[in-house]
Amino acid sequence: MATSELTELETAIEKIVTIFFAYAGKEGKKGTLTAGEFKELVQLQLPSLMKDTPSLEEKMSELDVNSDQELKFGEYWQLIGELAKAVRREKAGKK
Ligand SMILES: [Ca+2]
Repeated sequence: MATSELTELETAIEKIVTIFFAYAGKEGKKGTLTAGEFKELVQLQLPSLMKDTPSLEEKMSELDVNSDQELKFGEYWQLIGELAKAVRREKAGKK
């Protein structure tokens, strides 16, 4: 899949996936985010959208629906969905 053939939306989706694996692969299991990986991902990739999140530990346990102390892709995707909704609300409010 050559990047030049992808649309903006396709590129955005691919980035969401690529970034998950880039951080998930740093420690522990390759396909899940540990608390440390999650923290790093949020700090480096989501500093603006998650600046109002008081506790990353709490956020992590909220997202970790099966409570295995790791975030699977689906659990990360839940967070992306929440952030997308927040962005939508913000845009709708500005009009
Ligand atoms: Ca991992």
